[in-house]
Amino acid sequence: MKWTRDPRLAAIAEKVEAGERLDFEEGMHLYRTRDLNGLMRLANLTRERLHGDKTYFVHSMRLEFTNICYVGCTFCAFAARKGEERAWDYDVEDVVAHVRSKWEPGITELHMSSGHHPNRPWAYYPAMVRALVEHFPGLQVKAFTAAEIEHLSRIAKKPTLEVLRELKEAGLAALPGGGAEIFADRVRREVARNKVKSEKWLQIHREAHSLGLRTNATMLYGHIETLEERLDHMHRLRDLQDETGGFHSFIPLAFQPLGNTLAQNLGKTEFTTGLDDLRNLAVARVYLDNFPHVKGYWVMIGSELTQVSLDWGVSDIDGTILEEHIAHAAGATSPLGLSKQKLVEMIRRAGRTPVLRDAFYNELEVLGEVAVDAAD
Ligand code: V47
Repeated sequence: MKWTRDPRLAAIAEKVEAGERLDFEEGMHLYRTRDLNGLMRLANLTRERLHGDKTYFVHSMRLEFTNICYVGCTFCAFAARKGEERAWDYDVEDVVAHVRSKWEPGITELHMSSGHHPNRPWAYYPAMVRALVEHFPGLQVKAFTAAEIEHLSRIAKKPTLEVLRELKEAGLAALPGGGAEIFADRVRREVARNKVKSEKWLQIHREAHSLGLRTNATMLYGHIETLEERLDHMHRLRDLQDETGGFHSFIPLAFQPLGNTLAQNLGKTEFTTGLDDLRNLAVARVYLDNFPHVKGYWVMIGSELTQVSLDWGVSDIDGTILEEHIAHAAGATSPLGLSKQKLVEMIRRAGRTPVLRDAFYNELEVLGEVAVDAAD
């Protein structure tokens, strides 16, 4: 039996099966095909060719050391102005004390990204990283988006490469993928006018990779971008990955529509649909043939859909996180964090093999499959 009635998808499938790269028009057809099962099949084929059933997660903690930010991205509900009652801003000692107060044995990754604080001196940032690795030996600090790195280079009056080098010397392990939003100028002007420009975002990741720092890449979707602009975003990332090979994972971020001016201006109160989330993950998995992982971010799409996404190309579900504020400020209804056990169960109940990893994607423990009753 022919598995698809979409002849164009059948031709694309032949290329994917042969391990050949898709061009832009073929990528667009993945967004347009009505054969969602066929798309799922291709994404799953790609995912299983790379990882089999293995599904990765990390015992992690999230920390936003300040929400003070002067940038004014229209999608953001997290940022506060200095002096506002809801603003916070941790000194280095507060950061260490906060991590200690939330600490769980076994945590390997601390993921930090925060607002662009207008006045903190440059010395604060390497001092924070140094203090964290001194107080929590073995902790892998994944911190500072490319947008933050550009901001720090202005404060430090040093090139971004030098900022990255000094942060690495202080103990920085990797960079998260935030701040990418959508690279297309039309959208960026509307949603992140004062933030790092797309070419600079890519250049900072290129520089990080040249120093041996691995990074991630995100894409904020579900607002005013077109499907072409989503694929253009992925295309630019695929090009950079060809050049450096330094990205670990691609993470689509579903727009959370509450409490931000972008949603208000659009009159938007609805979250992205499950189908859009799944299709987007699948397109990413097939198109980004040189990315090791596509991540299903349970914070923004919920844990149920994240489970389903394991059949749609996803091989990584981020981590325990413990306490997330950026998505929750904008209406995310997921819990603030999930236990390690919950993540293991999510993966097992989706019929996959949980693998505990660290921030470098070293496999720490393969938790094995167990026969699970669907009613469990
Ligand atoms: O940079 C802000 C986005 C990012 C909203 O690297 C929003 O492993 C949706 O980058 N709706 C922070 N998104 C989160 C992030 C991330 C998440 C998970 C894993 C990794 C990783 C990185 O969240 C921001 C911005 O792009 N964001 N507001 C919103 N209303």
